[in-house]
Amino acid sequence: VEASIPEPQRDAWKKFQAKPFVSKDDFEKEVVRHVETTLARSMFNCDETAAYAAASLAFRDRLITEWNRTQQRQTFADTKRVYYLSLEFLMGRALDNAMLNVGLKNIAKEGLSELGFRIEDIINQEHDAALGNGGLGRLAACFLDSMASLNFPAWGYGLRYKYGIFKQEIVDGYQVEVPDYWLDFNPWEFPRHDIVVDVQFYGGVRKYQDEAGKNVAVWEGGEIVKATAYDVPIPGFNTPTTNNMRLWSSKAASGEFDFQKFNSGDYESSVADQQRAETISAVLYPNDNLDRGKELRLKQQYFWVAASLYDIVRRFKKSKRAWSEFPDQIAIQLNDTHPTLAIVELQRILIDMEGLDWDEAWTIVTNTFGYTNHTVLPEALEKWSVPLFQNLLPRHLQIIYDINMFFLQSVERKFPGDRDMLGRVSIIEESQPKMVRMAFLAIVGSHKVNGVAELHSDLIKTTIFKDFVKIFGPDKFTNVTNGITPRRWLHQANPRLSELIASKTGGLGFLKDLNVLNELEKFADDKEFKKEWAEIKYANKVRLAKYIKSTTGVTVNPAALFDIQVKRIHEYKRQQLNIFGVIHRYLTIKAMTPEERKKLAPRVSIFGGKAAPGYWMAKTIIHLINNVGAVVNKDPDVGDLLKVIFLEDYNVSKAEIITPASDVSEHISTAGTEASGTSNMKFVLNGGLIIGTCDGANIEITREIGENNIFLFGNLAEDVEDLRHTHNYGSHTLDPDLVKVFDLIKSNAFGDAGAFGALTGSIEDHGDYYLVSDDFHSYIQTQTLVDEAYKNQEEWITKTILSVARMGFFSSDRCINEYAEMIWNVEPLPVGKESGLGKEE
Ligand code: GLG
Repeated sequence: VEASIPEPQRDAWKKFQAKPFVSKDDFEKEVVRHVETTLARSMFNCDETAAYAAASLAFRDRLITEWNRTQQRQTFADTKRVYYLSLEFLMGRALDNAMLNVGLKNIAKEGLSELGFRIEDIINQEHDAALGNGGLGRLAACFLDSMASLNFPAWGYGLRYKYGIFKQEIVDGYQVEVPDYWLDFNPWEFPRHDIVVDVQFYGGVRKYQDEAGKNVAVWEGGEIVKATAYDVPIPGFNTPTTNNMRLWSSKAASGEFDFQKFNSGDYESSVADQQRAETISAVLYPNDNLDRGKELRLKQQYFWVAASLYDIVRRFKKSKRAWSEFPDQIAIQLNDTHPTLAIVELQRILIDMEGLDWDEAWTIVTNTFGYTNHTVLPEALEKWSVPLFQNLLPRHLQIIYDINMFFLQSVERKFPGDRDMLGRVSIIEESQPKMVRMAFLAIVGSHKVNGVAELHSDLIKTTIFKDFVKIFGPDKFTNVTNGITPRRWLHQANPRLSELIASKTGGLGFLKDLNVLNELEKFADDKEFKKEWAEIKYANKVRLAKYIKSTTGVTVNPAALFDIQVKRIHEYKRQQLNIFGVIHRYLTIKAMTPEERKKLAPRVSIFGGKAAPGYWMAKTIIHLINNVGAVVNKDPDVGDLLKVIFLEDYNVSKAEIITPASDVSEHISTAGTEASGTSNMKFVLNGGLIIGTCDGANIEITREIGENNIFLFGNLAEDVEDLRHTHNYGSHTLDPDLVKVFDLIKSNAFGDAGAFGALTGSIEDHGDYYLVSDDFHSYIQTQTLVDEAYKNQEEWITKTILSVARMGFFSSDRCINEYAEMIWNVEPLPVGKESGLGKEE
């Protein structure tokens, strides 16, 4: 690869290369410079917001210098790269993470203090980057951290939403959504006004034969929208590698068309065009595990996929390699089916633009893509109507039909005469209107399909994708159990615990190799260690109690058992089971004598999570939780024995305060519905026990930490179908304790019972699809076991230490290594000598 800077000038460039600061003085100098010049302020009016801005810009400069070097190094090495396509990246805050990953938090702390600021206050100024709904988006963020930390040449590609996930306010017990306009000031992104891609929509396809008799398809007409790149540097932990997350923002195409309108006096409609184009990247769809089939969403998907593929292909073409080498140089991972159009788009580029034969192109395509499935819930599996597709992406629909035809022909050869099979696996569902089944397209166009926990990966093979296992063989399907980054979820969220672990395991090495935690096993019975361990948990609970007081006004006792369920509100996640359990506890306390009450361990039940704005049942659950809290929290019979808290606007930065403060957390989905769950891992890693069903990653967590250290309950996945059948066609008698809970609700004890009729009715009259009643008894019994176990603090602490010691498996570093080996076939690029000035990216 020849360098783009001629020899004579190169010296000057090298000599004056930006040098990342490493000392406190240099950091302060940078902060002051940014305050005075970038922000045009002075030391006399530098408030915390300005100090946050300046500190972030200082770190951003530092990151971008390393980013540049990393990109040069990767371009020079010319090895295989990974592109992680995700519609969601739930990044949270960046400053604290940047300081910790480059190892300069102490310097920043001292520097800021000399300038008159407390680092915690400065960190708290930052607005979360909340470009995601829940686990799927946060997984993408953890993966970026791991890929950089492990020195993989890897980019994330996503959308730069103007509005992230809405902010949740609780008004009179109800959820109210407020738009999250987060871009007012975002020091972490670099607009790349020179990297702009035209993306086409609508129009039609003209087909003809060229002189050589080859069939040619031209997609013409329609409209063009411009995609502008915004780059966000992703620093690895304790390595110079700084990868890129490239987010696309939409704008109307060139002024020419607008100009005509403008000149003809139609100024308003030319502005309207502009606005319509900008709508594409305006807002993140706020649904988790639900497909709504809205045209704008399909537009978002194609816009993002087309811009990303154009960028990837452009970069590949610079290397002047043969097309057949494409899959040797590039691995593209599809995070769920949202980017499935990338398969079609690459095929289109290769056959329509680059003139490759269908088969040659298709081999390249299928060797390039891998697809991760995140759910088996039918309402979450994406389908797009054929008429909608035809209108928006006419050429892509044709290609999908061809992909399907060749695929069905191969199925027919393998299973001659099996017409049912053809109907079942067709990418086109023969419904009214016809639908494109995106998961099937993703399977057919990828070389590997993975689930996100063992049970989930087994389930997809035996249920929704069963036929495809017969067609492609079992090797195409694999499992990569999810993981979390210990940098954010231990080191950053729980600095004292991280410090204690470091002091016992010989430094921060465990953050790079989480299996080192194993060394903690030998301290499980060490008195002194246990004392420190317990003190840290207590301090984290005090921190959360303060936060609860300041946000809800309720005083909670930090010595009480903190029982936490924070995640999206969803019937399958069963926050209703939890709150019914709380009401049962309330009834029990009310029926106790004062003597009996003295023996009960005080409890704080903490909930948090957003409901999709259109998900009425989930909103009803939030309402019930708040109303129960309003009654219980001021009942003098109850006092400290039970408090019920709903934390408003759960997000990543709040999770960093909440997670380290649990004694138990709840992961209680109906068996077989939660693909993995990842907060379960975060809570255990922070020294909390969990109460959970045999679902998702709970099963593997149990296997790692041992059955004695987890509270499992409830029916198994294999029995769910039969139970549902009995509810609908046999007899369905509710659990008697649950009936008492319902009776209390119906007595208007928590406000007008009419408001909760749909919720109780879904269980009493509508088949109890999520098996709340079936699991209720087992749940209550298990909660009693939790109460008992908590009384023996010595044993409890030992359990938490052993659990943390055995959590090494759940590092997202392990996941990324598995993806790299089993799916991407890529190697890390070790950081060696700088390779000088390379080509521009
Ligand atoms: C999904 C699943 C979760 C999973 C996550 C990451 O519902 O169980 O942990 O992806 O794979 N929508 C999600 O959050």
